Amino acid sequence: MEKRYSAALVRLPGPNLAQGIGDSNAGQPDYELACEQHKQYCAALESCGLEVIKLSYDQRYPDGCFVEDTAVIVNGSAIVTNPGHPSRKGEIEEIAKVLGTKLSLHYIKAPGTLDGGDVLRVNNHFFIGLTDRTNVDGASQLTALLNELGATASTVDASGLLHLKSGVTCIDQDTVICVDQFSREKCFSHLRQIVVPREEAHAANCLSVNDTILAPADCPIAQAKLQRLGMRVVPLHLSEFRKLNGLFTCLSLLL
Ligand code: CIR
Repeated sequence: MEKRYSAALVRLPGPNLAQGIGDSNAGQPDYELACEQHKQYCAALESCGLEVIKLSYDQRYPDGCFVEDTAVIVNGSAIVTNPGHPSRKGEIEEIAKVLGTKLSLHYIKAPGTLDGGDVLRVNNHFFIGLTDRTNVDGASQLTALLNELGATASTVDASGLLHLKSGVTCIDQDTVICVDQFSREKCFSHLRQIVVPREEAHAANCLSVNDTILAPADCPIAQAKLQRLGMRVVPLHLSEFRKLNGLFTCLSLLL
């Protein structure tokens, strides 16, 4: 039986979104369009039956809308992260305040660093990506907390990617969608794999919520593969967030 979500926590993009961490070659995000895309994303979550809790932006944190990186939700608890990029560390304060009203809180502490984008849950097992954002200490602290909370965990080398979930996300209890690099990873070999073509690499980050998959509208091959397996797909455009390396999972925390 898969987990059903009842709410999503999101944070609105701020007018200084373009100051977020990104690759200048990708171009600057257009704020108005980003707001419209965020609105569509929230509407899609609502169409999946979720209550969407919207936090306002904080100008100090241009990457603040990427809430996924600030916490890992597990079995009635929230593990508040210590984000790996210095400019993002303060984002956790507001998130912890809100999550603390609903869940019991635990923290990843320095020198451990961890971004939620590196944490992939498949059933009761958590794969933790080791990247420039998540270090071995952060991964060990998370593993210990997850074990206390009744879950298991293991690490995966995801160097070369921003986050583990930039290259692999969970579709259902038996299935992941991933880039070729992860289709060859032994740790995912027991799962059904939807491998995305190189030109649609960003479709490896889809958001599975209840019985629906939110997926990039500009990835027809990945969409067709998902639909062929009988999945309900809601295509969305998130081009402006992608300019900052933000994809589908990163814009929400599912509760
Ligand atoms: C960053 O570099 O931290 C942001 N510009 C993008 C974070 C995306 N987060 C995610 O995929 N979990």
